[in-house]
Amino acid sequence: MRSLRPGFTVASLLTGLATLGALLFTAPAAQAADAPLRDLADAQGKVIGTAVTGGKLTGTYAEVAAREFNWLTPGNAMKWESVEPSRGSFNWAEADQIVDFAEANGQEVRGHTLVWHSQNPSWLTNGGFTPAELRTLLMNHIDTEMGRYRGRVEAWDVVNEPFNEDGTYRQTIWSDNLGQDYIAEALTRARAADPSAKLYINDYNVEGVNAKSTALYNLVRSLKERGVPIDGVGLQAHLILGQVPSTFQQNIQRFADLGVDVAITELDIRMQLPATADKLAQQAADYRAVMNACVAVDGCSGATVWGFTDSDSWIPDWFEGYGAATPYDENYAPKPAYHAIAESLGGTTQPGDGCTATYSVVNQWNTGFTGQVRIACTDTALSAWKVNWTFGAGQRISQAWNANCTQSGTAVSCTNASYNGTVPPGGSVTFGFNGTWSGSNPVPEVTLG
Ligand code: G2I
Repeated sequence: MRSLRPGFTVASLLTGLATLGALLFTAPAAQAADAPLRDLADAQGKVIGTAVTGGKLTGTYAEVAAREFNWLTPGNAMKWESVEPSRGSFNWAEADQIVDFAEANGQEVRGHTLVWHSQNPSWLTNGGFTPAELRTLLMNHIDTEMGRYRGRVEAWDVVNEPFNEDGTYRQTIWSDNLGQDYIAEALTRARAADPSAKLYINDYNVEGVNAKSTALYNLVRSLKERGVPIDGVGLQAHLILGQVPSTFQQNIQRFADLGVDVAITELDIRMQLPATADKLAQQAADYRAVMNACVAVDGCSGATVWGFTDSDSWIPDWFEGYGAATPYDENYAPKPAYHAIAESLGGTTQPGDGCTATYSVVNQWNTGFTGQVRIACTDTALSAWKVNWTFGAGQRISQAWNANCTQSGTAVSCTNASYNGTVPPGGSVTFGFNGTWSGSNPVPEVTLG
């Protein structure tokens, strides 16, 4: 028999062609895309929110913000330096825009934030004001901002980040000049400024049971004992991959037992870049743990993510080398974290629903073959992928391209290369490999995760 090229015979070519038709195998059929997160949250009696940037509320950003979330927090627009950049001169444009957008889309607003040590205007911090003057300025600020949105902002982070890590009070312009009871004064004033708004104290690193969260707990308990208005605590939850505190739910529960609402207010989970399929899977597990802790406690009203897309996150600017902290990637593809949130809210999709993986043998000769896997998405998207299968007849992969493949015994696992993790709705990616076979080369069942 004439050889077409070394190791390649007409007979083997014919065998290959004959079997090709039967070689295609498709992973389980695509399921319908999940319900939006806000519908799932509604059904659980929980809220799901996102921080937003007013200037970005057009196009896909606006569509996703409106479709998926039932609460919005202005990421920066309601901070003192934003609304009163020079004394007595106000700029409400972005805050107004966000409140209007929320109302147009049936969303509630979380006001953020009235009393903080950061992002205050320099005229205030460098003004050389006496304590009495600062007290008046602060009370007027609360009156003015809450008054402007009276009845339109459901909840306010009245006091933000009052504690140090060890549970002592942070030294700020407010505690230094007004004393620690500035917190009670601000809450009392806030209740008068908008009696319909729920009033919160918000802080970070208070998710687990620790010195800082215990200080917050003791403060809330004493405020309640004194009859100072306090409706809830905000646990910001700026977390690091793989580091969800094991006492998260226990901590939520102890605040709930005080009779205040617990809101997760600024959830994000950062990772060292680049994001890989394994890191994104860990991140999904972390988001799931956070959401499950909230869903498990009646007194937890829900969670707000601090930006819903990696293109609108504070993390890369603040933590060098870190990012990918939100549930959507920079191109608005939902990440595994998105699906984890959906599932913890009672949704049913798995990462990759709406996407399928198809394995085929594109060429086969006496001892070798070339295989290919195509990953295609219909109405959803992937931001990273992993395809697994088991070779049933002793096949071995010798070389792969456009994916990172490992084989251990009969188990093969391939993850995206750095450049082809994203599969947009309606799009596909393909990777290939060469392998060896003997006896038979059946097509394995592949799973996409
Ligand atoms: O730092 C993360 C959050 C911690 N809890 C309170 C939140 O209010 C805080 O949000 C972040 C914003 O997401 C950032 O966007 O607060 C930062 C400032 O403390 C914000 O960063 C600032 C930058 O520092 C400014 O340079 C920039 O002009 O954002 C401003 C607006 O983009």
